[in-house]
Amino acid sequence: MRTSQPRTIYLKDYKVPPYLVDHVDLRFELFEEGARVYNSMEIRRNPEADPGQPLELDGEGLELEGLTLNGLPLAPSDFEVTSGGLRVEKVSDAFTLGVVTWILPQDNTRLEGLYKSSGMFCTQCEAEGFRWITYFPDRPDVMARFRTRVEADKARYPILLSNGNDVDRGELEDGRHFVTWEDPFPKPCYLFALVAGDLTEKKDTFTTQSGREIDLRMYVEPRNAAKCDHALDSLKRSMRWDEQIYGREYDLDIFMIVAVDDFNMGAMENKGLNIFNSSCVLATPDTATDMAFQRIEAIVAHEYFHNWSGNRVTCRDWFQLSLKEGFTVFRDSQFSADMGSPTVKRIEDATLLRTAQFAEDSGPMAHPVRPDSYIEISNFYTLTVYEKGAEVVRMIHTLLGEEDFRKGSDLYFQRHDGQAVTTDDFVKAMEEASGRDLGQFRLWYQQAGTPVVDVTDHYDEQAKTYTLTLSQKVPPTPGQSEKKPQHIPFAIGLIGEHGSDLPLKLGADDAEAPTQRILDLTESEQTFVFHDVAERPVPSLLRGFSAPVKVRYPWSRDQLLFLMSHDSDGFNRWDAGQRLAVDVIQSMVGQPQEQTVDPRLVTAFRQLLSDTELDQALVAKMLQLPSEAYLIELADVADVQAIHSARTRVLNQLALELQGELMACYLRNREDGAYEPTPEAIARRSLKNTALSWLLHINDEEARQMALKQFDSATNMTDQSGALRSLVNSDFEADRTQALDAFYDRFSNDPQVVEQWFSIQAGSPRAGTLSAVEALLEHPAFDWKNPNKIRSVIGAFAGQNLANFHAEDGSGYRFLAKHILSLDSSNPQIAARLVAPLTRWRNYGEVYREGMRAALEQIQAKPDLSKDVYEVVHKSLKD
Ligand code: 7MF
Ligand code: ZN
Repeated sequence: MRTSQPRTIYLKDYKVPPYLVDHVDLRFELFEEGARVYNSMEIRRNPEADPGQPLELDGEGLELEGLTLNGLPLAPSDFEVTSGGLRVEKVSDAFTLGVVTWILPQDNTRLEGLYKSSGMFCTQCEAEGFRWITYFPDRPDVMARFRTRVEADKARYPILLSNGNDVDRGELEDGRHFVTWEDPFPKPCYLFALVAGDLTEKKDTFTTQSGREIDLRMYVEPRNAAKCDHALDSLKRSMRWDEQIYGREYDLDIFMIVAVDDFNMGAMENKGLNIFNSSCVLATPDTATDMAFQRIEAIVAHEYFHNWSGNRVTCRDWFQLSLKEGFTVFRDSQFSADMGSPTVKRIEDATLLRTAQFAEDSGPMAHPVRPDSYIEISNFYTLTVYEKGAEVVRMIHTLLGEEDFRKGSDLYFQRHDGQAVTTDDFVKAMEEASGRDLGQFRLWYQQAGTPVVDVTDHYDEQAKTYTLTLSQKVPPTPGQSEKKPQHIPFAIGLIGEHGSDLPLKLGADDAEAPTQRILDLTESEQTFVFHDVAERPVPSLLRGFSAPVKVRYPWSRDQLLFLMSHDSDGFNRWDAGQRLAVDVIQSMVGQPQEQTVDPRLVTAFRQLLSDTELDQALVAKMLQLPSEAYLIELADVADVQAIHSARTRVLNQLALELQGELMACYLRNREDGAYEPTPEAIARRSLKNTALSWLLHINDEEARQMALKQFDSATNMTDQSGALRSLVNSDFEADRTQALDAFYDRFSNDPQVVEQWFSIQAGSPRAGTLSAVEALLEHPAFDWKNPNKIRSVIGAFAGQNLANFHAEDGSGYRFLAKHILSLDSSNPQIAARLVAPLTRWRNYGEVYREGMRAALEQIQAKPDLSKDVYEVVHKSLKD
């Protein structure tokens, strides 16, 4: 057990900073044995704060070498070095404080602050990493202008980067050199960045709407020089899009992107110097899948969009994290929708939300989009803050409409440019620009838990009226037992007997009768009466997933089949198929092996497989059976093995019945021509690889030959890894080993591909994978210091290989606990993220429950557990 309980931080305790920093002058001397940081801060008392407070700066793991006030050394009696910082009791209203610290980037395995990654220096400061570099008020509402001089050995580190514009450079003694950077925009220290290394520079330019030419520069290790094009193209598309859709232009003369191999997260929006995890930015068609290409485009966009939603307007405190993250995820999802298929993008977002965010929202770590408290802020970079936060912004967009939403965002940026603000400031701007009252809507930020909307209906044959009754309940979550009804924009349509949308006349004298409406559900129960409804309709509910809620309605399987082929809302067509498949699988959970699949599901899938009219990208999505993770989320008490078995039986029977159609689909979508990254080609590859995986599932010999041929002759990674994955998940033992070896031999020098190779194996549902996963940890390419390797083996096993992770003997849980314990000491952020698969132990059947709890208790027993892991484990075990 920890010897002391870590402190909880509360939103209600927020106080304005007692001191502000106007300007920071930093000088980094980088050496192999460590780094010296000279930090000179121009500080003044905040006129809005209570006077007479001491000056308190944050700092962790620093060796203090010097401290001056207005240039004069401070006597030891004038200051105090505390556990988390530095305190100077008596200071004047305005002064300059000089701090010299010595730090050890080469030993920094936490990857927060300044550290080394494959020979280069780099930083990660969000949320509280800057305190590992120097003493500073490490909070986002202290915004300063930064000037940064970086000094290092010129041969080892020819490239020296920081935020802003390079204003000076020169040679120093002993083969060293320096570059000075100046960032004219005040920023919180979490946006500070520094990079030093032997990097290749890829240049491009972008001309803004006002005619300014921006230098775009991408820095990567020389071996990655050929992997930059896609990111740079994505960047230019993002810059153009933000001008066109939000009227936001880039503001510095240079925009830089750096790729680093060791990174705790996906990427970081540091002002003018975005730093990316290599796996989220580097790509060529023969090393990255279509999915990776799309992900890179989205992440590049996300980080770029932060320049306005995050950097120019930032967060007052970390409780407001969703101010920048929810808004920016909303913006990047709009962008991705515009670049490809909006329906498919919506399906992907809703799937993530319903599978993972809903699970988080009903577990022990459930918290509002704007949390009330935290122990360790890095644990709150969650699906709730990001994805539910984006849904909340999306609902505002839905309620206001395109035009007023744009007015609101213009007002927000204009009013708060250069400020650190709150989610409430965002909502106020939206309210004021549109005249719409969002009072009740604010509950979306304050209440945790996923609202459940129950729908009943009644058709009156005589009166030709159709009555929909909606009732909502927000479930209790930790610390919030009572909930109020929320404002839910509920999009609906009614579909007539022949499959077309009926006009929606709300009230007898309604002049307008659109075929889709957004109902404002604001009370715990509300009734909507539609008039002149000529025939009994099938309701199409929550079209486009207009709110992040669970909808319950007693659909019959026939109604779902009807919606699947007739709903004019593409999202709901997909959703009807999912609900049907869920219903069929659920009805087979715990049933005998011989039970057969409802033939209607087979027919529906047969139709899909031969439907060449419908958008093929949508067909590819509709062919995906609901995941085990989603089925587990839906269960009250999850029996993982029974769910896995039922889902596998459905898959097997579908594949056996549809063997001919699958083969035809495979052949029809095979292409011999050159690789193309168009949405049509991507959809074809997706369909083809789904068909292949189904056929290998039933050990089809012809499919085996096709997979081997595809594996050997693939011209792109999507097809190559699609074939590999199918073989690895099949029972063709010899082919599997051979393909894995060949793949590794070919790509062993490419870390991004080796990561895919790891995760295909660790994620494979074939029995007996745990020992294979343990062997991967001994593989020469595995590296305990590299988060991507940890994620691709341990993360993939615990997060995707559910049947093996939840082995009834508890071996999967013990495996995870053991590695969390060792990672807790080297990289607590990564360790804490790995606890997630254990947290919802209460929702599992007894065999699982006890094993998961035992694993959590074992972790909790470690002395000096990091506060990151402590918070997740402690909250999970609390009753
Ligand atoms: C797209 O949000 C969506 C989410 C924090 C780190 C990137 O820009 C970020 C950083 C975490 C989790 C998800 C994302 C990021 C972080 C992310 C990236 C791309 N400010 Br932690
Ligand atoms: Zn972000």
